[in-house]
Amino acid sequence: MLLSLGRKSRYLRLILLGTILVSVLYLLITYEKIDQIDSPVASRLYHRQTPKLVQGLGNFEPKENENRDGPGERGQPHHLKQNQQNSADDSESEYGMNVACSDEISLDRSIVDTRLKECRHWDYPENLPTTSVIIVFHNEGWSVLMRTVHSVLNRSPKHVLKEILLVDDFSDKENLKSKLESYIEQFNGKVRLIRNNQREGLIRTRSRGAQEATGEVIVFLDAHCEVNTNWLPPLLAPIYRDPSTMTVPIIDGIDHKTFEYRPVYGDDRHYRGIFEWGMLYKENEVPERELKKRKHYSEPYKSPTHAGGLFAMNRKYFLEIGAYDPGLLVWGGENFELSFKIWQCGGSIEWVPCSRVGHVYRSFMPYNFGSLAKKKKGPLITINYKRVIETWFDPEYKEFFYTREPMAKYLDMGDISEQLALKDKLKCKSFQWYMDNVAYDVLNKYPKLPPNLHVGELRSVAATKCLDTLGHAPPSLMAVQHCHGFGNNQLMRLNAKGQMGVGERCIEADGQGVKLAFCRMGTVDGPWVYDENTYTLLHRVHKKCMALHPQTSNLSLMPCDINNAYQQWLFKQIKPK
Ligand code: LR7
Ligand code: MN
Repeated sequence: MLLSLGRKSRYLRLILLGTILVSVLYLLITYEKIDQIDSPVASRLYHRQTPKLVQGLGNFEPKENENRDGPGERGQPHHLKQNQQNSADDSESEYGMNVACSDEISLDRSIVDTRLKECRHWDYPENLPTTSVIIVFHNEGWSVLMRTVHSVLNRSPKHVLKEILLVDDFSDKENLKSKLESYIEQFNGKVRLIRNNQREGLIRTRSRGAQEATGEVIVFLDAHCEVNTNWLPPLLAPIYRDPSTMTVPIIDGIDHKTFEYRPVYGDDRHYRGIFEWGMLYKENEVPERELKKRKHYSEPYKSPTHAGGLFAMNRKYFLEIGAYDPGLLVWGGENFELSFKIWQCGGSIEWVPCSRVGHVYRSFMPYNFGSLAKKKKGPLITINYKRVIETWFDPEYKEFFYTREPMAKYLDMGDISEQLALKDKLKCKSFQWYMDNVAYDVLNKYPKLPPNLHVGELRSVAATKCLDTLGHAPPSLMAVQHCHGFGNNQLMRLNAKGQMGVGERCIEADGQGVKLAFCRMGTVDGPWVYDENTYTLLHRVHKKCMALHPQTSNLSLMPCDINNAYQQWLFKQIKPK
């Protein structure tokens, strides 16, 4: 009896030992496999740990902020003294933001935690992919740039943040030269600096940053940001699960005058990026259908596009899909290019409510496009849009863009054959697929556009002056000005359904006069009828015609009189000069 028990327990011990050995071996082998994965697509075969909502604080949540005191702490606005007004004004005209104010605020200042309450209770996988945060900059204010760096160092898990890569796009400010190099030495290699030897623009500079980065994931930030509490793990978790996901933080606002940190939307609702047909970026409430796919309110949700500046991606995936189209110059449109490419070629975009990053919205663009602008004839941003829509839109949708941007037809966008070849190689889906499955809310807001019947400047026969918005924002009165032939504020369009507009705005009229107005959301029609024989513009609802006052030059609606030259208008086609 005793003997057999002893033998039994020896057997049991052997079995136990065997089991342990086998499991350790298995773990080792699978761990190897995960490490060896090269293609983002292949790695999807592995089931990976997902975030979990827990009772207590989440695993990466920091301890409560100590009570720091000083200018701008807790994200409060900081006001300079009266006698500093001059330096404030100077820095605003130099940088588009009050760098003098920023200079007085600690680089390590505290901000408000703007996240949903639930966000503090997520556990994320511990072994998230290593990350390079890439910050491209051109002549940014020192303290603003360095506060971006400090906030990333202060608020990212150390074992995940591999490096911060600063990419200087040919700045010429003195304090961004050797002073910057010696300043970052204190970070012992964690902050790396590379420089362009000519101005490349932010788009190409970012692609270069991605090439040079050493982390598995790359996160792009503008050079005037402050990341919020525990911003990084929620951005990385979806990429860890599926490397063809792009993740986007929710962008808070940092006031360009006072550096107050505040949420852009003062509510707990979810928004996502869409666009209208002139390729203006918009944000709109997320459709129920999308929200319902998730279990918890603070979970990520899918979005058709993103604002451009702040996002995370698997580095190899970003390079596999060609990074940014290298033909896009300096600024604009690259957010759409990357978004369409990701979605149509098999990836996805998720916005992440629990990751928040503040961004300084400047009052104006403080830099010019340098010699890069001279390389192209015409407006660079519209040329970028044209490349993007010619590559990614189906023919029907391309027409909507040209209806909104009639001058774009004449612009030289360069060669896009490589982009089309890439689209072919990656077997990307059609734009219609994207509209049906991803951006299905766009057509409700911005319906298909009826073709334009007339495009050009609208000349008064009596006064040979042209209708002009004067660059005012709606609602405002329209006026007439000397016809300059450049389009812009004088480029009118009248579509087949009677909508007359300039760019994305509409022209309406009532007893007070002729006005520039916001087009009614979701509509593409309007009240105007142009008679090509009499040159009159009839307002169908008021049953009156658009008239110019002979003395005051005010515009108004008058009882129609086809023989009155002050009621006669000519659409004159314009081409880029
Ligand atoms: O030639 C340049 N070279 C650069 O390196 C011009 C700019 N830059 C740097 C610049 O220093 C900054 O760090 O590039 C970064 C972005 O430039 P900004 O801050 O002037 O751009 P923006 O914030 O006005 O514009 C938005 O749209 C751009 C379109 O190309 C980029 O995608 C920006 O990253 C983007 N910013 C955001 O999405 C932040 C949220 C704004 C919103 C909505
Ligand atoms: Mn910016």
